[in-house]
Amino acid sequence: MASERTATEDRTLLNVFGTLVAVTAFLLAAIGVVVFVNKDATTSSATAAPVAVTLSEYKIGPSAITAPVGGKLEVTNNGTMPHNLAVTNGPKTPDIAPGKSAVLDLSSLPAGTYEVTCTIPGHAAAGMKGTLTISNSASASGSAAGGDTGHAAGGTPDYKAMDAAMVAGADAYLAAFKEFGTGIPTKGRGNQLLEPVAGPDGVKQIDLTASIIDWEVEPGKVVKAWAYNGQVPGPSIKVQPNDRIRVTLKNDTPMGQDIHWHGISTPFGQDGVAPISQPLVQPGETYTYEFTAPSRPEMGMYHPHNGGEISVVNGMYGQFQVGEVPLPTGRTISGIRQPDNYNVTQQMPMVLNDAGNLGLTLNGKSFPATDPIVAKVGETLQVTYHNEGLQCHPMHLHRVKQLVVQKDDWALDSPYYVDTLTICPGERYVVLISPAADEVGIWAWHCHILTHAETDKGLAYMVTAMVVPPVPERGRSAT
Ligand SMILES: [Cu+2]
Repeated sequence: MASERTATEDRTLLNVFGTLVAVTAFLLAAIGVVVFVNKDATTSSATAAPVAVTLSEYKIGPSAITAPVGGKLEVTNNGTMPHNLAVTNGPKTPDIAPGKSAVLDLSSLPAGTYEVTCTIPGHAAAGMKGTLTISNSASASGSAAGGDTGHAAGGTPDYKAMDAAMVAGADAYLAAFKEFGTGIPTKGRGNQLLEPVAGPDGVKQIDLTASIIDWEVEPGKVVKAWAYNGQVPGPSIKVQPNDRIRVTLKNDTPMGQDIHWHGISTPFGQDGVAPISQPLVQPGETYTYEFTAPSRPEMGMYHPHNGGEISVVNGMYGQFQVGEVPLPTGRTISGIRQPDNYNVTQQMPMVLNDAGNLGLTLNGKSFPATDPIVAKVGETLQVTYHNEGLQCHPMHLHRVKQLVVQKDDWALDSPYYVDTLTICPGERYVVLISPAADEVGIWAWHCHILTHAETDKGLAYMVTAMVVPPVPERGRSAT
């Protein structure tokens, strides 16, 4: 979808970035705090109650923590992925799962001011940094029970600043779309179509290399992603029923690999679950899968089975499609007559993730790096949602309805319309989106778990847009 960007584009980008950087700098100035945690809170003879500290994506609340000498912090993870709290050169909590807490004992620290961070790679750079001031007189001033609300430390949220950030972010996104036809440009695009051609032996060859790469999830935020062929999601593979397929996997990661063809009917020996159906493919090794594609259409995904809690959430996944999805042409669904031929102009995966180094992403990117999708009146967009994360996500598209035609590999006997479709881990759904003449505009398309779509800096994470041209001016109706 998105093309390589040029030097000219990069220059223009700088303008967009200028705005974002200014906004970000302003917001970061309002954050900043310190925290630490420790699991062993057993002996708490200290009279002072622990100071409450919260962790979330990607902040520490409050950002300026105050605690008495000999005190403790009670650190709660209100986020959606593991976090920790570490005093630089001091004590640290273990990684805390979402919804869990840990106590960090500060008794080893003399009075002074310390830096605190989350030490999970990328999290401090993304904003999980703060200060901890330990003093003899302090009575835990930064410690409202229940933690912060995710806003400025210790007081009323700065709603004006939040609004300003939201407007600036959304404007920059729309400007980038106008300029480049993408979200705010970032390096790398996933889901690049791989349609293998049969060789002389009649077998379609697919080459996949697994490695750890630098991946720009959102402008300026580069994380260590685990990837196939250097992209997140990996190549979108499409073959036809009964094709003979050979997949050569080269493992350039430090962990044993295998590839499970999730949802695709394969013989046992090709199921990709080491060590049950195959040996583990060791670092540096190459391994070959070969099987005949099922005789009926199937919509699957491929990912490692071994160590998936590391490699899959960090980016090793892709769509694997066999044949064409059967469409309910000519039928009447909820009183709406379906066309005899859908004008399908785009087939696209929408891969959901919410964990690992990538965090809350659509197709490997977080807003504002997510590309808007253009669908003209009279066209049909065929989207396959794949959930490769750890949570269910209710994906909501404003105004234009989604017709659910397939669940996993199975075409539905009774397709149905939704405006919000919940996709849980491992699931796939195929939807058709056919904008009508009175549905022109720019429509938000996002996960409706609100903390997956917004922060106090504005729209974020699992948000994209569907653009149905011609777009009326802001605040104007088309009709
Ligand atoms: Cu979500």
